[in-house]
Amino acid sequence: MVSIEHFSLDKNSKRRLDELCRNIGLDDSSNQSIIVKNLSMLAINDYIDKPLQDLIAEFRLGDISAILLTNLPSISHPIILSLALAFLFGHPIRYEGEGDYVVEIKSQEGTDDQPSFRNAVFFPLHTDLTYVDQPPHFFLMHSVFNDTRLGGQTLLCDIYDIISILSYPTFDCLKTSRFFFKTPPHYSGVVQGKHPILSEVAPFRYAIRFREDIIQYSNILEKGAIEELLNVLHTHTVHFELLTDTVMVINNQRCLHGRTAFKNQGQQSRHLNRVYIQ
Ligand SMILES: O=C(O)CCC(=O)C(=O)O
Ligand SMILES: [Fe+2]
Repeated sequence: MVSIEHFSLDKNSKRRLDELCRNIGLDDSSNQSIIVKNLSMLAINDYIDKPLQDLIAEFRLGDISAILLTNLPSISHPIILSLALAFLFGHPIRYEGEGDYVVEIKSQEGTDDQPSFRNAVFFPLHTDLTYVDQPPHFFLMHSVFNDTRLGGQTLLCDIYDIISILSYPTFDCLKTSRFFFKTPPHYSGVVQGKHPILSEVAPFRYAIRFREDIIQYSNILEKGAIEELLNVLHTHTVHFELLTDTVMVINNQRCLHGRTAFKNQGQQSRHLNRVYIQ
């Protein structure tokens, strides 16, 4: 099973984080690099209590698929809170050609229907930034507004649950073949090389890189291996509701994520902030 650790902020940490965001002296329209610089000068870990600090340390070691933090302050500057939360887990990073530190996951008019953070279609299980040389280890999705009655459920699947189920030829192919991931339309950075789906990052420890809608294979063996992987992923997917004012931080090396399609509803539409973390 996916190991999601749930942690509810205590009253004191909630109040301190709220104050921190208000005192930063900037708002959501400020240059994000300045917000990051100001936040980086604070010892943000001192704002939360020890049990959460310990849980985050364990998560960074790679032992947990995802952490769900609830009881967040509901503030008027969600970008600042998203970045402050990223600093609790590491350091926010920006990828050239992908967008700013905080990317708003929000459906916009007129985008095509390839799965994207800019539309509302079903986004199958994937890891983020498969098309760059070094995808982020972690990322967060801060739910600013999400009425899950309209769809948009989060899907999760941990590779530690599925590696032992794969047939040996498939496992071997995913480890040894190199695949090209076509860049999505929004990406304006450089196009990088081919990569295996599974990489051994330490003895018996694998990182996954996978996104069904942009992967390219070159032979029938690779096609079969991807099909078997997809079948196994589908039978081990967990559905989850990322409610407003919660944040999920995901290990992008071991836990795939996706979302179901959703309906937009005028001004009050689904809005998540995403931050990559190293
Ligand atoms: O909308 C979501 O919940 C996820 C979006 C996503 O996975 C992405 O933009 O990479
Ligand atoms: Fe994603």
